[in-house]
Amino acid sequence: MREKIEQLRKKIEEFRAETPQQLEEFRVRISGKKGELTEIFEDFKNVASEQKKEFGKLLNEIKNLMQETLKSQKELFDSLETGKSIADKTLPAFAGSLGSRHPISLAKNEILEIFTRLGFTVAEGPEIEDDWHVFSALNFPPNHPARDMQDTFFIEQNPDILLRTHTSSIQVRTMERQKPPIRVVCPGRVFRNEAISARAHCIFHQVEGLYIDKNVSFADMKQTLLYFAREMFGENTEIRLRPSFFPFTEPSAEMDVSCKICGGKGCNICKYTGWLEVLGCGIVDPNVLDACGIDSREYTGFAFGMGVERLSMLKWQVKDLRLYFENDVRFLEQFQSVI
Ligand code: 2NL
Repeated sequence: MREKIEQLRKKIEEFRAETPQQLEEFRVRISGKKGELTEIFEDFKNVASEQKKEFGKLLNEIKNLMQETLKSQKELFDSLETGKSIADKTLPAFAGSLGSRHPISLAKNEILEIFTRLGFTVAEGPEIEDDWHVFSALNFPPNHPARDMQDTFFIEQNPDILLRTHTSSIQVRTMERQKPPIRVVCPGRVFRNEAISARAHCIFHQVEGLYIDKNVSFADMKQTLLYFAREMFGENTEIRLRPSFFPFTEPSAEMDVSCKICGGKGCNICKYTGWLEVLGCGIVDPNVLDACGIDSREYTGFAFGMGVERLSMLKWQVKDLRLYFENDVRFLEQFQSVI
């Protein structure tokens, strides 16, 4: 009897119905009127009374096992039928968590998109540059502080080779290669020998732009940059230009946009001025055009440059630059909705 019970237990444990019919046949074969389990229950009547307790327990176990088996396999078939399956192998697995774009990329892409809508093309260039493309062609005097070891990373073996400190070198290469009209925006990483703080890093990102043609004016620059500011920061944005100085432009200006947090009334983001500085710009110095093989008597142009980290911080009110380099997912995940 013990052996019969164990054999039956094994049979039930191993049984897998492939169809509801098979399950029903199995039920009849085991617990039907003449089923194997029913027969063992019949035999139980003849078991000696001192063994009844032990066999009774075994039989109860196997009866429960049978009931469980029938129930669970029936549930499986029922669920397949109604479609809300627990075993539907065609259902997708757990959704993998989606990444998000880095807020520097988001800002850079948006800047480039705005200018490409105006007919600018995008150009890139090398991060390791030579003195000509970073300084000399851009009208930097020989003793300009930017050429100092303190400010620029030079390659030790050769002081002519350095890490670019601005992406203007891409525009220089474009002018050397291409005849006007030129409309180009140049994104990229730039390098400056600076201490890392909440506001500065030795590696950061720039987008610069250049427009050269006959009769390009300061007014063209103003209108282009106003369009950019309104696309980037909202249609009610105002701009103002303050006089400034760069070696490669004359006249030069810095552009502020009206603070969109307070609408110009003054808040701690704009330090109660109502304005935020976003970029530098100017009319390309004739010396630069001539150095790059473009006749400055025939052509004029404007150029501008902006820090992508700074624009990204202004757009999403990020207070500390270091967040951009720490790769803390709690920060990065917040940009999931921005695309
Ligand atoms: C700033 C200022 C500026 C330019 C960049 C430029 C490039 C060429 C010729 C003339 Cl090839 N100018 N670029 C002009 C004015 C300002 O950047 O503060 N950038 C973060």
